[in-house]
Amino acid sequence: LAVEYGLEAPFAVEYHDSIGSTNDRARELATDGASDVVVLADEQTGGRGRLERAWSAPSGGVWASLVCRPNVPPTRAPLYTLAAAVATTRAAREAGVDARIKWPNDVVVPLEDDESARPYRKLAGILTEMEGETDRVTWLVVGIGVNANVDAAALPPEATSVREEVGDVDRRVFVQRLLEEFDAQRNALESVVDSWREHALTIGAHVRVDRADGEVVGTAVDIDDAGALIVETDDGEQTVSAGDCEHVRRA
Ligand code: BT5
Repeated sequence: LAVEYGLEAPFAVEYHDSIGSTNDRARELATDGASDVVVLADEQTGGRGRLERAWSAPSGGVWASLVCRPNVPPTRAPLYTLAAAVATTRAAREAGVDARIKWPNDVVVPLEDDESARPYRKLAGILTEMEGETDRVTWLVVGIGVNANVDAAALPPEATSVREEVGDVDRRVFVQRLLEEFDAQRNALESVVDSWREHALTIGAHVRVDRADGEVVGTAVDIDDAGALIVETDDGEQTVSAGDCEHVRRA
């Protein structure tokens, strides 16, 4: 498989058959000064989601962590997460999967039965970690986990995989596409929000967002220039910059 990853990519590749977490390894490389490196693994034994959640990462997936050192203030960092969601969605769509983005950074496949309480399954997730000063990012690690050639039985029940949707994909082609698209997005940061909108499942959906200071329920109408979600609630518009979002049935 290491040979499978002989990529002509805008990133140097470090490949592992098995590793704890590609994000942990990427953080080490970032701390040592690396840039434009991607850590890839066939399997992770300690994959991480946001907020200390566990991420299932069996053999056959695309588990990737990109190290970059963009010359931008930390307020722009969320745009890199959106860029990763766009890149992952486009790579999945090219593989034939009906992938869409659920705010802020989940790549999901809508279920045809949209009467269900949770009308989608999760194909991929993104975990961005950062070190920086007030005016400038030092490094970013953008962790991207895609359930590629994985049986659904090896995943949580709310998940799906490329294998489940359309059959196995050539991971070399998939990763190449993903990295090229991410590279294009980061070089055109001002248009990332528009690209994100193009693939968004959340815009127009009825949502419930759980955030630190309570729940916001209403209709998602748009995202702003910083990637925050604008929700129309009974008490007017609210802007949510971070939180867990679920699409829910209208009462
Ligand atoms: C995420 O967290 O969606 C971010 C996942 C990032 C994983 C990548 S893999 C490469 C890199 N190295 C790492 O160690 N991590 C990154 P969050 O939004 O918090 O979602 C986590 C939740 O998704 C869990 O609590 C489960 O409910 C569910 N989940 C766990 N594994 C899953 C999987 N393989 N597919 C779909 N859902 C999963």
